Amino acid sequence: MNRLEELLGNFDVVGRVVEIETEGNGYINDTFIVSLDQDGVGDRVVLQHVNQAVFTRPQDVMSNLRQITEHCHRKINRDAGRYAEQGRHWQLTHIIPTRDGRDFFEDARGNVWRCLTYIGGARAYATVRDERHAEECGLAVGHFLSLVSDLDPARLRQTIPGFHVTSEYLRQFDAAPKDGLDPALARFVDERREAATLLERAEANGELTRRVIHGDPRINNILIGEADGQAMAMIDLDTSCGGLVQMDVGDAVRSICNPSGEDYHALGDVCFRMDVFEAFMRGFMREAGGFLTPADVECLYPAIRVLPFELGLRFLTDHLNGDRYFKVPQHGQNLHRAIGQFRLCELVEEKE
Ligand code: GN1
Ligand code: MG
Repeated sequence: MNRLEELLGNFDVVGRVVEIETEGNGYINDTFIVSLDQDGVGDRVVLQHVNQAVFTRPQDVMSNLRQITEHCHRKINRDAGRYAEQGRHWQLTHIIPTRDGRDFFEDARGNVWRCLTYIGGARAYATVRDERHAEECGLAVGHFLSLVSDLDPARLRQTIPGFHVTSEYLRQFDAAPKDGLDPALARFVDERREAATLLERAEANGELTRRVIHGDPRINNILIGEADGQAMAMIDLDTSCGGLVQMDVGDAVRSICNPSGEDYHALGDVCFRMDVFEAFMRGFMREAGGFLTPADVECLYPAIRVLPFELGLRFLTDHLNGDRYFKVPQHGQNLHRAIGQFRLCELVEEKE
């Protein structure tokens, strides 16, 4: 029995392990898809090692996940009839507890592992396929936000302190060693310091309200049904806690409207597709329009501008610090990613 199979033995799953595949899309956690066989009936579960360098309090991640999934499942069950009428199949993962009833397992080395149900018949895409896909992504983000819109953010813990607080990323950038940094990049950052904190200021003066958000709704975290092309679920809820809904819109948009992706090939490939953006917003507003205030809508553009800037800044700072946060194939990739996100930010500015 290999180590992963042995780990899985700690969770309340039945069946014989047939295959364990590595899921390689995330930059943070280690994710494995386990195929099981129970008397000829197949099942799959997700086994994950939570990155404790990033999530220093994994118990908080799991306590949030427990509350969010229970809250959403109650509403998904309540609305099952309406979904059926609409022909929709909204889902959300469930935590599979350990055999002794806990939400995660801590191995002898102190590593935290968890097991989740696998949502079958669906897949995530790294880049947008067409306008319909973009609209479905908008529906997925809007639907998730509406599910959690009546969950009190005060009940959830901040799993990464300062996550999506752009001023905090500026502070980390300022503290990083600057050897070899292209002065043009430093200038790019300096010119946007003021704009980068607009949302924080709007929150501080009471214009914007904190709600439960997803935190990481990039295109890879949106599952699309393979049979009908409909959005089915949002995955990767580790950063879901109190925040500004605008941040979710900005993060989804930056990942969906630029089909060249974060690891783009040539800088000229980085683009902001307006048709895709409009389709995304159409879907998003259909689900989220009901609970957004006029001030919320007013602050969507600043977020769509700041998210690629913020992520670019995070990549750049990580590059300067020696790639301690984001996984990279080789040194230099975080710099490459930063330049791409900054370019995307410029393209958004051109289309304000
Ligand atoms: C990380 O967790 P993952 O790999 O889906 C990051 C996001 C970034 C994203 C960029 C906890 O997402 O904030 O937008 O990389 N998540 C965390 O690809 O830092
Ligand atoms: Mg994530």
